[in-house]
Amino acid sequence: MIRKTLVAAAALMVIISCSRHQETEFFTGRVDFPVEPYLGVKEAMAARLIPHPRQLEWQQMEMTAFIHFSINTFTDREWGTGKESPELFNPVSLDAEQWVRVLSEAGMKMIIITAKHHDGFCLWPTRTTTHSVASSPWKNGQGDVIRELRDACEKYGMKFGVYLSPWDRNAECYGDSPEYNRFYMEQLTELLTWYGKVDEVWFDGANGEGPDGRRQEYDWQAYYDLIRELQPDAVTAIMGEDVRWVGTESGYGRETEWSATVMAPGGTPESAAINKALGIDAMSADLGSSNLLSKAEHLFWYPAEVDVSIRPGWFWHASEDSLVKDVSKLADIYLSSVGRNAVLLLNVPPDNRGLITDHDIRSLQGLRAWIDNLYAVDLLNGARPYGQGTSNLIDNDNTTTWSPRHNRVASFVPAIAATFNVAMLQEDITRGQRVEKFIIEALYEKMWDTIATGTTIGYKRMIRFPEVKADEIRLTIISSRSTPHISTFALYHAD
Ligand code: FUL
Repeated sequence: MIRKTLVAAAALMVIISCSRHQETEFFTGRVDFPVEPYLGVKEAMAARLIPHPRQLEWQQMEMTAFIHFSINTFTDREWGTGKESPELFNPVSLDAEQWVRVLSEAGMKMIIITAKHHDGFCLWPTRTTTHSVASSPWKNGQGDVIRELRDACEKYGMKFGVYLSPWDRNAECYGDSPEYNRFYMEQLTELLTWYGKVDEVWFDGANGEGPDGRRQEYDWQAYYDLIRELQPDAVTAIMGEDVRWVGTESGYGRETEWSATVMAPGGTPESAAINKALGIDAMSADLGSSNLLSKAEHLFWYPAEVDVSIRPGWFWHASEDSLVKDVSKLADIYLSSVGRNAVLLLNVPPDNRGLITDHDIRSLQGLRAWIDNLYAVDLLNGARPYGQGTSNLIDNDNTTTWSPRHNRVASFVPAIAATFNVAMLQEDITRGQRVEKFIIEALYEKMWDTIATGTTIGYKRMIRFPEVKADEIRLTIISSRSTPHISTFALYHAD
């Protein structure tokens, strides 16, 4: 009884001090909860968990591209065996500038390339193995795909990332854990020191058996430490610590997507133990609700990345040229990834000439035109919230951010009378992710109608609905962890 009273008193003090420091104290990347706090204390702390600057910069890119290109491009396979001859690799018309131009024009802000896929073939002349471009006929063994792509990225102001598969079906030392970890870190070191700035390191989760059946234990912590030392601003993804796999490869993220999540990042045994105790993994439907918060001891800023291929496979196959996703599918994916608080990582695999095909280019151009058209006119056009509750609105920068404190209702009059079918909301995540539930209503011919409801917002939330015309629009934040900070509310018309 005494213990409970003490805990309650301590919790009350934390609540008081939390609210006092509410807008000034933030936790970057991770917050550890005090022992046995009330849920209210945890929620107040969760509201002030913010991204690391490198995670914020990553999130703001919104659209990034994947390039799967390797020996599989020449063998018509998705997973190579590791026994393929490097002689097969000969992309005679390879033009990395074409890749970057096409992807840049599509709106992509970064390109991540498979420097090594599971088959172990290296796209750069590594010193660690002969299983690389150096043993191929391409440019008489003098070529370096990573160098060509890096230079092209530099030229077009594109960020650059590498995928280095931990699973390696060619390396003889795979399965001899310390030996392979050294080998893998040498490969990482080459990629992170020979080519200038690297913005993302993508660690795949696949972990197959070694040649003699032994299982490889990856030294994740050593990999992370090496990256922090060599490329401190690079985000590490998937089995990495900064960017979380959304849990599908379909292009569709969760409608409720918490970047502030109880899921412990990365592949270390410590993280695995935390996630096991909570009964969650990357595919769980719920990774951040208050119900989970009540059980958790830590909360992490670990935002979602949606990886999906523009084709059925990750690698180019001639038979899939006719199966490239069309504009309406890509637009739907955009709304379901970027529009669901995630970064889109769209895979566009070059063919065996070393070029992105016209089929893919057509779809990418269509996507870009659709996006430009979507954002062309904001029907609210910076309209200030007014009416019910405005006395409680706090303008933070007097332009777009507003923070309804008590009465969380704000009304807007569309600047242009036109129909719309997409709403976009953004939270100022530099002050945390807070909104748990919202509703958007429209007044037309003196009748209020609910046009959209949603849960989380985060960096960006977009909702599509049947076309609406309105004299007035009302946004109500129904529940939120602490004062919400809405940085954008916009209405658009999508084709
Ligand atoms: C998966 C891999 O096994 C696929 O081949 C592909 O690289 C995809 C992005 O990740 O885990």
